[in-house]
Amino acid sequence: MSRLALIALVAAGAFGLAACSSEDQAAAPAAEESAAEGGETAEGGAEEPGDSAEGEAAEAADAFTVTASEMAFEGIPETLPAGTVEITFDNAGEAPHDLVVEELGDETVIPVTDGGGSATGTVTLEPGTYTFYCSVGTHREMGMEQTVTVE
Ligand SMILES: [Cu+2]
Repeated sequence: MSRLALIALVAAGAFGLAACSSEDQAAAPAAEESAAEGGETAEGGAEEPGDSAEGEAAEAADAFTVTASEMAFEGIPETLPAGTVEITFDNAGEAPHDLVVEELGDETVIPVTDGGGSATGTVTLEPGTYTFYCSVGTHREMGMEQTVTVE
């Protein structure tokens, strides 16, 4: 074939129910269109789409607890699975701390929490490299940051 020919075969369905009921004994000619054109019976090309249903999206891919103090985080995994992660934040220090993800537009995952306090939050991560840090004062520069790889 040298030409790209798109042949649309429209199988016009025979509306056999169109017989009016007002006439009596009108033997409806069962006009069954046995359209046997194109002798080739469609046999090949039975593609079986693989079962690509990957179930439901993971709700809570992971969860971890991070402990903040002066001036460090503890408990932030170096790697996380992609998805939504639930984070429990314990501020074991005296100064207020928070938890922010730089690559998400400095999204605040845990708001500023006073010393001795705790909070929870969630963050949804796609595969990539992220920097978790504390945005209070100069805490980040003082060590409150960690790189997390999401796979
Ligand atoms: Cu801090």
